[in-house]
Amino acid sequence: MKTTDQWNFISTWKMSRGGVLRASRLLGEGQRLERAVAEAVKAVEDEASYCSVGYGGLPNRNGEVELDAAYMDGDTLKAGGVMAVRDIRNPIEVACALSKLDRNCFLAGEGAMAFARKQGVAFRNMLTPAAMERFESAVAKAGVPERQEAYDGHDTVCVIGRDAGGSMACGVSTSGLFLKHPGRVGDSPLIGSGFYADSRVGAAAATGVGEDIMRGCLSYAIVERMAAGYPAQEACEAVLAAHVEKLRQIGGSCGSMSVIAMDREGRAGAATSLDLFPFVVGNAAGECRVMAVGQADGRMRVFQPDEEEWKKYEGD
Ligand code: SD4
Repeated sequence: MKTTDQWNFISTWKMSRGGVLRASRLLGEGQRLERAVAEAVKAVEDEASYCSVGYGGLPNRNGEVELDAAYMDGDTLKAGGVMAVRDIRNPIEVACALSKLDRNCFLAGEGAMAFARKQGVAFRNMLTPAAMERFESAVAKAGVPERQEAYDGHDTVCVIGRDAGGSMACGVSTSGLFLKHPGRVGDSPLIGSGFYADSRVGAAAATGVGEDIMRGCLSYAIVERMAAGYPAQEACEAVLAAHVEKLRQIGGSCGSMSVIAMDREGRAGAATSLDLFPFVVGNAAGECRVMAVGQADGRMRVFQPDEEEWKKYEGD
């Protein structure tokens, strides 16, 4: 498995760039991959201006910020996650702690919060005035929608890392869908749906409408595709296209979805059902670029948007 002396990261959305830079620096200082991935996720969780993750995340229909997070170690295949937790400053920290356990690794609601308290992690009110204002104005304008629309105030930070020894790991964190039902759990903390990492093969993670992502266990499906010999980019495209096609044929709901992956050689991949989905790639050479993938003329195009294209982009 020790194939190279390089390390690599891929992560979702522009907002993850600062965290990936931090993670890369930490690996350079000799820190472990788990710390680097967790710190990359924490950088997004701690930033109030990102309205879909951690502090600043948009609330559910009761006006409460409920958070999901998970972590997976690709060497051991051990994973842990928290679901629908409130007031935990860095849910990813709790997910990392849970991933060390052999039993009770995925905890929801009050039980997860009790575990977090025992761990001594920091608690805070995660609802910012800006998120409260957005909640009040959305509810005043349109009430609580029966159905949350794709990428309307929701994203997930997903960070996949691969260290110099070839170990891989994945961390994810989100506030889920804006105005979701209290207690709703998305794909993000569900192993195989929102994330999966196997250092022998590669890792993948997803963002988008969780209910539709989990119907295809997309992250596991992508890793399986890589196990069958597909490079990360082809695995992402093939799995996403087949899933979207299947859902369309079945009829009914097919929300927007985007995926990222990295194979064991450190090659990155991304695919989306959007016109433009930003993701970040970083490596040991100090490069950390915001890239984009999008549908164009029926094909998936990976590119580096110019300033004009970024000006049109309004998301995190
Ligand atoms: C969820 N997949 O909770 C997450 C949210 C997300 O873009 O990534 N939205 O369903």
